[in-house]
Amino acid sequence: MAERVALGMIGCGFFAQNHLNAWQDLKPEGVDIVAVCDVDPERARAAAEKFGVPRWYTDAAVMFRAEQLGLVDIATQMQSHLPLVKLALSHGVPTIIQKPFGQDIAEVREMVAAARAQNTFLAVHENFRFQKPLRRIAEIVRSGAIGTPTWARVSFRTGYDIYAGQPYLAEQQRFVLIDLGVHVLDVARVLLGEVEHSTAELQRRNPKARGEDTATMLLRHTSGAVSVVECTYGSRRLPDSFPETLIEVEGDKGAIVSRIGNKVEVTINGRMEVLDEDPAVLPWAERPWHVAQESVLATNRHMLEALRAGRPAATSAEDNLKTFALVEAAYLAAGKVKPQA
Ligand code: NAD
Ligand code: 89Y
Repeated sequence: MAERVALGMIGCGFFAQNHLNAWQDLKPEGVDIVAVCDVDPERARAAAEKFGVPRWYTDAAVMFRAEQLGLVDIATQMQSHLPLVKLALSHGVPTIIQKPFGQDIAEVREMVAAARAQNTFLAVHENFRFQKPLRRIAEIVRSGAIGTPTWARVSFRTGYDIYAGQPYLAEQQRFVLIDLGVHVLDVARVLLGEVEHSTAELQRRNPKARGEDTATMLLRHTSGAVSVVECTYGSRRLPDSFPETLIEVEGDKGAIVSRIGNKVEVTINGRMEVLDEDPAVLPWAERPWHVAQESVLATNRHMLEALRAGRPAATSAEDNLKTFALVEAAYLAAGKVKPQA
């Protein structure tokens, strides 16, 4: 029987509720939430009461001094990631940090170097690749069933009111690319491998947003494959696919196309089959978020298994640096190439 893991949670806001529910579901697998922390005392207290957590804090430094943590999970907004990750690592505590890993690549590199120097587990809670339909698509691609993948589209297009739950998004100078681009670019790496070069166009279609709310990217992968990777919060199409990522992958023996409702059409050697990859609505989950919520459980379970096995997570700090580099490349490339008539 593996030793139990004493978990501390930092940040008890909007999305952390999913983390806390998922960690609670993992109690039978050996996780105890022993402490929660939020600079807002009401949020910390409420989370402790709701999840039966024995102690709550408003200062992470105090929590690290008082607790013997086996793992810390940080779900605060990106401006606090660097100081909190450095604090956790200085206590030698294995750490999970929500996406976006940092505010820019310099911060991300600093955290990767700190984890390496401390030889401590550091992983990014990048959960899209753990969503049920995306897990299945990646598995089919890896199996070789559609042959060598040569082209893909990874697309997240919505007009869902994300500002209601996450009002801070409208204020971000770096907006959709750092918020959603990290997810869809990560999925492109999972499906087609590392990237040789890329270009991008950014748009701000909603005048109420401070930063770009639409990003369209074109990637050439080292395998020679090409992908179109897109994300927008400014779409007006119906039905709205939120929060699903729609995929198309073409190989030399077949293709995969996903449709709204977590349906996956798989064509192999001229025969098409439709797979229903809609995940269970967990007791604490609700539509339309259930596909994201189930992925939080899958991500947390993966983190726990990797930590216990003494290996890096699939979305380790080192791995996520490669995804983050694609975000920076897109910000740099946007609007740079002019046609020369
Ligand atoms: P939020 O503002 O609702 O919650 C963040 C909480 O952290 C707040 O309660 C705040 O008081 C607390 N906090 C801030 N600094 C702190 C500190 N130094 N110590 C302790 N607590 C602190 O934000 P949110 O919407 O929950 O987003 C949090 C993170 O989750 C963001 O990075 C966001 O991008 C990410 N997120 C991920 C997904 C996903 O699917 N992976 C979805 C939504 C949000
Ligand atoms: O912030 C976004 C994310 O990371 O996943 C979904 C989301 O909450 C809204 O699109």
